Amino acid sequence: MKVMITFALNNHFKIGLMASFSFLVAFALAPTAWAIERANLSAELGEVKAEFSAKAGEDCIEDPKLRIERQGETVLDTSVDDHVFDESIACQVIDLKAQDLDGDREPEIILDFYSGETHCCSTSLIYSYNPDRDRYRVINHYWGNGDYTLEDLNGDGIPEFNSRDDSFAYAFADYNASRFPPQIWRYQENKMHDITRDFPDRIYSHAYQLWIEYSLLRDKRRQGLSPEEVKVRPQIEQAVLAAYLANKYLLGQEEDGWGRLSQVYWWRDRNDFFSDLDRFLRRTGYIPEL
Ligand SMILES: [Ca+2]
Ligand SMILES: [Ca+2]
Repeated sequence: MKVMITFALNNHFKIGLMASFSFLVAFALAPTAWAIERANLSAELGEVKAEFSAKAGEDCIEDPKLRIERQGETVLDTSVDDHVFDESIACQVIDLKAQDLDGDREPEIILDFYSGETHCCSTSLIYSYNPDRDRYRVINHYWGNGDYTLEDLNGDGIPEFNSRDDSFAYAFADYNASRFPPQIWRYQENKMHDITRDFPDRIYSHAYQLWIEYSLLRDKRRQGLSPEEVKVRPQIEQAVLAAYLANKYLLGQEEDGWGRLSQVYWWRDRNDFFSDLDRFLRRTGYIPEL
């Protein structure tokens, strides 16, 4: 049960805490073994109903199963383990949702898991109905250390997965100092599409916040740092500037971004940082391949 402490990290994980808490309560109160050994979640939209069940294992759930009914008839009854590429991911179930993700009025079923490590890792399984075959198909989307909220960010009636780019975790600094550009996904035709660039206002706002954060760091540096602070300060500044520059690439303002970085970052590893950052942004797709 130790992993549950980590669920208090953010809203998404709080749902997991609540789900896990039901295990705890059950363990404390239930007089018989059969009453405590299963976790159940259900979600329903229109004529589609999904039910998740699993046994409560020592640290992780065991034998996770999903059943989907349409008009009262079972169309899918499956072991979720078969759909999770890395079995360690399915340690805790966080949430089960029935929601139309692509605007075709057919609900998709979303099952969210957490692997049980400290702030890592969450994964969604998304099941969608294929009417031609009367079957459900599934995709697996890995969120890493982050998570998402499902929100209609642009008011078109279709929800977006509002998340962040987890590839920045540990890239330039430790986890707590790492900064993450926004990443927004849309589900369509049984695939997840990165549509972050369609939201320039959000990207701009995040870049602006990071620049303010960097300015405060710079002010503090001018006032003087302790020897301990000097040791870690380059990495902290790099993490902020890396996420800032990624946002500038998303906005098509990379020239201005590089100009600002070269004006402000003067630590001894300046040249190494700039070449590492260039390489990193190429690898993560912010700088397009020619
Ligand atoms: Ca749909
Ligand atoms: Ca939308």
